[in-house]
Amino acid sequence: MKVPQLLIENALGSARISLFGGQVLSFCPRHDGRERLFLSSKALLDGSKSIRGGIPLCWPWFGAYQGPAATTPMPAHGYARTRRWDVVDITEQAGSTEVLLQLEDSSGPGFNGVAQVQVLINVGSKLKVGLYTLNQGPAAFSLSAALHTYFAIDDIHQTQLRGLSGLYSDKTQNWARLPTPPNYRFSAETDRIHLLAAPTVEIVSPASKITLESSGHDSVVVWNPWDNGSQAFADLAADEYQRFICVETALTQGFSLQPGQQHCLQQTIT
Ligand code: TA6
Repeated sequence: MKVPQLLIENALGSARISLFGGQVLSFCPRHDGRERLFLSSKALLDGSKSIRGGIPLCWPWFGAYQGPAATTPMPAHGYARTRRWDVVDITEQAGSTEVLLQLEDSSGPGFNGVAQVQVLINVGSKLKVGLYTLNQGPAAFSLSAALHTYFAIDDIHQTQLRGLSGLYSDKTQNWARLPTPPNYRFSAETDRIHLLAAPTVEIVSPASKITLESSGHDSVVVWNPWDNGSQAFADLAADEYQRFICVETALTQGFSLQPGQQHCLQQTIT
């Protein structure tokens, strides 16, 4: 079985969205015809696991489960990326198409809140993705989350990031806190949580640039498994680490959502 997908095409751009995971898999603005998102050639599109590429939605936690002891193993990055999302609405607007999806069932092991979870995807000359969490229950709940975006690049060795500064927490070095390099390039496995809400990050290649604007976050995660790390992923070809960089708009530092309140984690990709 192939996961159901929406194909969006309008005068300014096109996108492909999987209803499994509520995940954007492709985005191409017409003005330059350049794909902005990476999708692994080995990504499984049969609903048996999360899709390797595009914009996975990590919810209701980012990374390893940190909550109270659980009787069963908890999935990394929560369960929203492996669940079905329903189409609530699709509207044509001036120059863009807006798609609203809702997580069919937001309850699950490891999450004790009552929440409505929606993703609003606007496809035009830019791609805008907003992950909305509304607390519909009587009590506050804690939340961590991420838009775990895989950006398509020509060559990781020639890619540079701009817009990050301050300290990051390094997963490859037992979460040591280290200063962000002023000249941010890649030469080894990289798995970092930058502990600031950078509003804009640029992914710069010799011949092109992708701009990522974020809001509603407290961190930016940067990940590339490099050649050694890639071997751990059956759904990633050996050399594909060279053609993506994950730059993730994330909530990782402890966030509590009060009853009746809504939170939006948002990315705009140009
Ligand atoms: O966001 C970075 C990260 O958590 C890495 O540590 C790495 O494991 C990656 O995401 C991929 O995780 P996944 O569960 O999709 O295999």
